[in-house]
Amino acid sequence: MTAPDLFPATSAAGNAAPDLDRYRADFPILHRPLKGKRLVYLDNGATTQKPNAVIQAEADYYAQSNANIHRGVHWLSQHSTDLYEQGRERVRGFLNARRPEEIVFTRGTTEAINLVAYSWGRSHLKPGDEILISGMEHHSNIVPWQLICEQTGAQLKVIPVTDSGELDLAAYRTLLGPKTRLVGLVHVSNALGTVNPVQEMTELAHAVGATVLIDGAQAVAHHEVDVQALNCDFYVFSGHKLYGPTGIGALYARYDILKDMPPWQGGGDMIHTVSFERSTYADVPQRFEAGTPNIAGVIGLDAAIAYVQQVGLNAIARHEDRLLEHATRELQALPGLRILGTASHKAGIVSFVLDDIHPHDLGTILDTEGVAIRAGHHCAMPLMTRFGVPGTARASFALYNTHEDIDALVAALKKAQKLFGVG
Ligand code: 7TS
Repeated sequence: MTAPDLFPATSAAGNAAPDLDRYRADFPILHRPLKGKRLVYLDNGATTQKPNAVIQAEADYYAQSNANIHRGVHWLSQHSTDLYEQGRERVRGFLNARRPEEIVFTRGTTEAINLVAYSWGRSHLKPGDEILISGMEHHSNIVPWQLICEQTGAQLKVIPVTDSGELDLAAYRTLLGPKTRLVGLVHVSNALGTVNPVQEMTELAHAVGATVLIDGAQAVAHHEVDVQALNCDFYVFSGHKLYGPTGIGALYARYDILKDMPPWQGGGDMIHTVSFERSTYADVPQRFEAGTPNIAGVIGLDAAIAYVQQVGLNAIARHEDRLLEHATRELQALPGLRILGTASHKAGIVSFVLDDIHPHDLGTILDTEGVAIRAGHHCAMPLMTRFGVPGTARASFALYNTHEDIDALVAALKKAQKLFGVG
């Protein structure tokens, strides 16, 4: 299916098209000068910038609707509860979950994975069981499982990564077995940009009776995600990488699994009854939302998803594919530059090393040119070890990036090479 072209001139002329200017106008920060230069923001994998719709939705909430939820009899509390639950329904639709109860709000991806590890992991894993994760996971899909392995006696196994930055599917098949209880997979690698074949991998995992968690932190802003089509058991993401606020994200969990999971944090809002002898717990999803949640964050996330839906994820994906193509071509033309991650299916992320220049030095020089990129291990230290580098420089794209942004990146890299006397 061909996606509607919302950014037509970007591909043809290579410049910011009027349509793109319209979307760029939605993001106030893009128009602040930085160190006397135009801001070239290419660190979207770390966090995206926020459109006015999101900033305004949060401000309006505090100005017009603020009250605590799920407990007040007064109008404002009920109104606030309605807005919060509308946010849940928005996320349900966004992921195509079957029912709103399958959506638990969390602080973000990290907290969602910890929730699964501590609640599901501690109640399902025993000595001898295996947790299988990929060699390109972010630390947040490694460390919680290590902690749970220490507590349960389960063992962590790792799917190797090929030289092109893809998962070795043959090795995956041999690693899967009757002891595999959980498979944890990153949908899109934050350090390489690889889009993993998570649907096929989920099917293979289910065939041995394993439960599947997919880390969608880098996926949801770049292409459509349908948890029913993927048929995964858990799917997690953060709002702040999706043009939404920080401190809010979500866990999707299949209802039949979630409903039997024990609480992991206790407190208000997650109980049914409490006495000093014994407490009983609320139904899902409230059982997993102890305490006053980030209500304004949910309102902001709702607005962010509405914004992305209005622009259209297919159009965004197509635009970012073009940026990726352009960036790959231009960067490869630089002598001494090596791209890490050359998978056939990639999202808008380019990771690279340039001569012997340390990525942090590169990042610092680029910063003086107003170009913001990420430099370092990207919280994927085992993956950096796999490629024999301490870290990389990474440019990651969003819907508001232009070909000019990439040209500015390349020009700044050439300056860095001059400064270091290489290239
Ligand atoms: N998983 C992936 C694939 C990620 O890219 C990140 C954050 C996380 C999990 C954690 O998300 P959080 O919102 O809970 O912090 N990745 C990055 C990055 O690439 N640069 O900064 C943060």
